[in-house]
Formats: sequence, C-alpha cells, structure tokens
Amino acid sequence: MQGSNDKSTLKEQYAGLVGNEQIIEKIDAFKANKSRENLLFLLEVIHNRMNDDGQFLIPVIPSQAALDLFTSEEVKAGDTVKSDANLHFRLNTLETADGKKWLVAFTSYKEYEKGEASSIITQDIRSYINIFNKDCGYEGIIINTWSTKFFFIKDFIKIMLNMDKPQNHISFVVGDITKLEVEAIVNAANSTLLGGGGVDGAIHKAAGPKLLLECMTLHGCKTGEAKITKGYNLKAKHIIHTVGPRYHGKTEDAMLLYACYINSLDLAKKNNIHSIAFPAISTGDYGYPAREAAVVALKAVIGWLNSNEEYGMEIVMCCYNEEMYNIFMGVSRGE
Ligand code: AR6
Repeated sequence: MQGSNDKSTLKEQYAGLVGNEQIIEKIDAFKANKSRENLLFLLEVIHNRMNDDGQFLIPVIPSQAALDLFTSEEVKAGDTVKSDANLHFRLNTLETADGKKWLVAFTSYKEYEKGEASSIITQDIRSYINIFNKDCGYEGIIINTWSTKFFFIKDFIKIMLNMDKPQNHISFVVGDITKLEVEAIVNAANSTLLGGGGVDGAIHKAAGPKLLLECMTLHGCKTGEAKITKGYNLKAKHIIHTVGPRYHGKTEDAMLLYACYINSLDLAKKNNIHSIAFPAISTGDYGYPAREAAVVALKAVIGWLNSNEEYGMEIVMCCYNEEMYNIFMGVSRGE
C-alpha cells in the first residue's frame, strides 16, 4: 500500500504498469469510435499486457486483522510473529445504479489519483482477471473509473482468459516418434522397462544412456500401467512408459490396451503436460491387429478428452508408416 507523496519511487515500484498507456490510448480510440476494429485493438492490447506481466492498481480495503496488526504494539526481539489467515485485503468494488457489482482497476498511478483516495495494491492483470474463471458475482471490471472508464464485461474477460489455453485436439502423423516436438512421448515398453526393440529401442537410442539409468530405478511396470521419466536428449521433455498387452484375442487385451492410453494421459495430466504423442501401442512385437488396436486407442483417447474437457490436451497419434496412418484415419472417420 502506498500514499501519493513519493512519485518517483512509486514509478519504479510500479514498473509493471509501464506499457499500460496503450490500454488508455485504445480505450480512448474505442470511446471515440465504437467500431469492431477498435474493440479488437483494445482487447489485443489488454491481452498482450496480460502476457507481458502487466499490472493493474487495485483499490482495496484492509481487513480488521490487518489494521489490528498495524496498530498493535511494536514487535519485540524474541517475539514470535504468527501469520494470521484472516490478514488480507478486501477488494474495493463499485456498484452501478442498476445494482450491478463491478471490480475496479487502474492502469496507472495517475489514473488512480484522479478520484477519491483509497488504498491500492498492485496486482498482475492475469491473476486479477482470473477471478472471472469462477462465478464471482461481478459483472466485470471498470478500468480507470474516474476518467476514461471502460466497462470490461465478464464475457469478454472469459474469452480472453481462454485465448491462450491449450485446446483439446487429436492429430495423426506419419513418422518417427522420437523426432516429435511435444511435451511427452509415450513408449510402448515391456514390463522390465529396461529397453527392447521397436519403438522402445528407438526411444532409448535417441534419449541416450541416462534414460536406462533412470528406468532402472522404476522397478518395472505392469501391463496397462504407466510410469514417467525425463526425455534426456529428446525434444520431448518427458517419456511416459506404458506396457501394452501381448495379443491373445481376449477381451482382457482390449481392456489392458485401453488402460495404457488412459493411464498415460492421467499421468501426463498429473505432470501438467499438455501435448503428448502415442505410438500404436502393442501393434508391433506384441501382435495386436492394427485396426482392432486403433479402435481401442481412439475410443480411449476420445473418451479421455471428453471427460477432461477443460484441461486442454494436444494428442498426436504417431503412425510409423502410411499403412498404419490410413488405418487410424479410417477408424477415426468411422469406416
Ligand atoms: N516411431 C513411431 N512408431 C514406431 C517407431 C518409431 N520410431 N518404431 C516402431 N514403431 P513395438 P509393441 C511402431 O514393437 O507392439 C519392444 O521390444 C511400430 O511400427 O515397438 O507394443 C518392447 O520392449 C508399431 O506399429 O511395440 C516390448 O518388448 C508400434 O510402434 C515390445 O516391443 C508398436 O510396435 C512391445 O511391443
């Protein structure tokens, strides 16, 4: 919290506000001409500031607990200062004539000073507007309430918050999985996790010998389950090792293959991974017929995406050759 007397220090302190003049400029332009183009320019500027660690000044009311602390006797040496869960600031909000509640934000110290004095704190724009990801009961934010006054309504804020969110998506590629630029690639391993042929061999070769050392600490993996390691020399930061079933033509095979995909995706999510590539698990050495495997694989990944709609996962199904690619594409089209 700051008073208004020492402006030069404040200027340095509020470095995150530098660049916000563009917001004011675009608000003015939009007010002068409420065209679609001007609105898009304005939203773009706010969006850029959001990604640029831009800050707003937020009027706040200190809670009673905060006031008590400041008015209490000085802390003496040897005292234990307890942190108080209630010690926080309440947002100072504004109610318009129609009874709607709005949050308030200022783009600069100058803008804040134009109206009645109140306590303020700096807050990064992204986390402030993130309030609207929950149902917070506010109509939106009034930016620079004493002058340019822009009503930044919650529907726009929500769109803006979703603009950078990774979207759920599945794509199919032909190629070598070790070359893909995704956050994680999945290895069709065996239960020892100590390497082998096929895609497993290719991944160990491309990742380098440190991968085997890490795998040795994992004590294997059961069929249908998944474990994670680093990606080492790969472009992918992580490798998720899963063990597909050997094909016996039983229903259990499909269940285990299904589990490989689900457990790999769950593990990826747990590690905050948002892009992942799968090989056609079990369709090589483990003898699973390609089309049957593709049906299970797609059912699993689509089902997972549907039940994790909000997460945003980019899934790449990596087919080693054209033939496998055509099979996967055919199944995805329902052929
Ligand atoms: N990139 C993408 N896909 C590949 C690559 C690659 N570099 N290399 C092979 N494939 P497989 P499995 C395809 O045999 O059937 C290992 O020895 C391949 O064409 O690698 O689950 C393990 O250690 C096929 O479509 O895995 C296990 O012992 C698919 O990947 C056993 O094989 C899977 O073939 C696992 O057998």
